[in-house]
Amino acid sequence: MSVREIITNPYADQKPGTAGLRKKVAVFQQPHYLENFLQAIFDADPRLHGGTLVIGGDGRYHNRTAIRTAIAMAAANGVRRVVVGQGGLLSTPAASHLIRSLGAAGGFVLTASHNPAGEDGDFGIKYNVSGGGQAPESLTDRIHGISLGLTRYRTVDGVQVDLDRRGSQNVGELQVEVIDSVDDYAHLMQSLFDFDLIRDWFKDGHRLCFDAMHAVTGPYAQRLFVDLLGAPATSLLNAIPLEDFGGGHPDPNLIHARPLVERMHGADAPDLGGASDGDGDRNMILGPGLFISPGDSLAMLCEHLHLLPGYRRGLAGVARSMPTCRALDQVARALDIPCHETPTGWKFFANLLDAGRVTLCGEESFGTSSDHTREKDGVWAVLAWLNILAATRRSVQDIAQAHWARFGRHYYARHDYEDLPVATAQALVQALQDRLPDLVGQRHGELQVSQADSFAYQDPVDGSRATNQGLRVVFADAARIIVRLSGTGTQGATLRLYLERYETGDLGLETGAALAPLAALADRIVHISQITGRSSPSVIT
Ligand code: G16
Repeated sequence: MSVREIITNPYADQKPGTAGLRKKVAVFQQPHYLENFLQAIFDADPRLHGGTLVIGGDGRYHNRTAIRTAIAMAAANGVRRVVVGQGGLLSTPAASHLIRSLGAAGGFVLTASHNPAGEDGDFGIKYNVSGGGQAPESLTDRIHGISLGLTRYRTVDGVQVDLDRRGSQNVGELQVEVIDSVDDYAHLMQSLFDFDLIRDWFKDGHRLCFDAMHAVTGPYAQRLFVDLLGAPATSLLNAIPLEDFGGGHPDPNLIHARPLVERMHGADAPDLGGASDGDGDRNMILGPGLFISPGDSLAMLCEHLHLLPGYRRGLAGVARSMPTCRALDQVARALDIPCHETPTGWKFFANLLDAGRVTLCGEESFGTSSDHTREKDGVWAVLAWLNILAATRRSVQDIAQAHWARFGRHYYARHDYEDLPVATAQALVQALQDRLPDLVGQRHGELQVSQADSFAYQDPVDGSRATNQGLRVVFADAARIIVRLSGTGTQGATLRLYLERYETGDLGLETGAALAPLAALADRIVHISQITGRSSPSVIT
């Protein structure tokens, strides 16, 4: 099989965002577009030469085509072995785990996460490095730099790989192994959780409803919840992965996981509701009639994790992204363990996890995980909740109410303003940044601004510094207003406004009502409606 060098014109728009390169499918279908990006990765990470490369994706439209391209280029770039999930499927956390457990040089994770799929939808690719985590900023900058100057890429012609047949196949010198997408991940989960206990909990008549949203977690949920834990098959919704995710938007939140939310709020709701997203790294947790916000779920997991087999030694520390509510901080204080505040983006947790400084971490954007992998993990979060319910024999409501009574409650919401003109969004952020010094000390009713700044983070492990990671207006422990631009959108700019109000008295308020005064105050401070002309957000989660 001969290697060909193809002459190419570099594309200028291949700078990876918060989680890899995400674009419309049509952008990825341009001649040589994916190839340019992949060649830049092969050139930027010499460990791939002679190493093992893991490849898998969330099954969306263009997944198989992109995998064939990647295999042909891996063969031409001296990769020794490619391990690929059957049917091209690997959830993001399962891919991260495989990279770690195989000692692979890296992995291509083909996903645009929760963004809609199909011919007119989005596609994406993340490069994860040898430890299993997403490429650090220094590497993504190098990849981008190389992508701008490429004149040719290497590939081989005529690659025939049957992605549906498990076993070993050869592409020239390259060994391609198609493996079961779930096996290794299922073993890992069995090492962390008490499957016997959860099985008994199901036998006693407790029920789960898990919505896989026609995305990658269907086969994982089938194996773990139904085959291994004995939940009835009716516990799963939308468990068959589809190339267009059934036309839906697999983002597990109150808006997009509507059928699950309705089931959990209806009569005869199951004991636990869970959902995951396109690539299986996000999660949403519900009890009967009760939504557990991601920040609360993180704090409640922190409180109970030591009850579960994989975490009996306790937690070394915990971490949350800056915009995530500070409920976690309260529990960490009570447990007397460090609590780190990082910028948005899972890669910032990886160094802390690698250094053994944190065991549990999470984000407001429905991401939670532990040191078992280097990505957030949706199915893990649902299993952790199941194990806690089975171990405590308490309901989700009991756990939430006891938690709020002990630690207080952080009412929390994120308001997204999508598809804004980029210049408008940037001007809004700049104008607020310029005003920040004037805000400190200002009084707004009972609230007083104690701090107003642009968040910067110094990594305690490698000393690297990330600046401009969101603007925050802090009212001591009582409240926070945070503004930042999303790094994952594919159209215009998305402005995120995060609202957090801490209460120790009124614990049973409806979230929207609890936050309405703070939302009005945020608009007066940030001038969103005035600058954008939008009277309300596109989405509230
Ligand atoms: C990605 C990142 C997360 C981040 C989220 C939202 O998640 O991995 O760390 O919180 O995007 O980022 P942003 O607010 O910049 O849009 P996913 O699930 O999309 O891969």
